Amino acid sequence: MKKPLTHAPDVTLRGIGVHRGYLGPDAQRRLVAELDAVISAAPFRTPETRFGPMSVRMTSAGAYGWIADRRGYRYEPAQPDGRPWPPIPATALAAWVELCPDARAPECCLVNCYGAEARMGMHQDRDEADFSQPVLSISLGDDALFRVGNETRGGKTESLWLSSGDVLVMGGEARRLYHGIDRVRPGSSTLLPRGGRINLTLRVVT
Ligand code: MD3
Ligand code: FE
Repeated sequence: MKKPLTHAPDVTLRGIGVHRGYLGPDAQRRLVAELDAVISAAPFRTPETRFGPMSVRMTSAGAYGWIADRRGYRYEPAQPDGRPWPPIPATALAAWVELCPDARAPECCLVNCYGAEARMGMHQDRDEADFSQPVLSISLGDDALFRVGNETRGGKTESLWLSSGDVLVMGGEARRLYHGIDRVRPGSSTLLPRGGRINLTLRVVT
């Protein structure tokens, strides 16, 4: 007999597994408390690109953090001030173990902070060495309009509103898809004391 898929996604969008409300209210509050410790040890910074500052602020947890400055984009084993990145929150690690049981341990938890005006243009995640490893995303706070495209820039896209507690798993072919965040819906959640949206992505980097 085949084992039942206890953790099957609610929906699959171009190969992305969508687990709606995977984190319930208690787990979301626990993760916010764990994130307070991350942000105390590694404050949000504004990434710089060739084209100017990003509207999303970022920090990281884990063995590596993702850095963007005028020199480019890369993973670094320490913060710009030399301090190590703090540990990945336990609640996020538990989601990885349950939803990505065959994957290696995550080496980075990238934490993205969206205010009312923040957005993230269409891009591919390709600073990691091993594309056979999945990426897992956790949404917290205000709703956001997620857009997914194709393995190359352009072409038809599909959109999905993400809510607090939703988890996405990008494995296999889906790992190479272009994607972005078009906008957030300010005031749609009361989870975060300062409002806005936080997204965590767990990644294998090496
Ligand atoms: C599909 N973050 O950090 S999460 C990112 O909501 C990023 O902050 C967005 O894109 C956010 O790189 C979207 C959903 C997501 C994350 C990684 C992916 C979708 C993905 C990697 C490959 C394909
Ligand atoms: Fe991305």
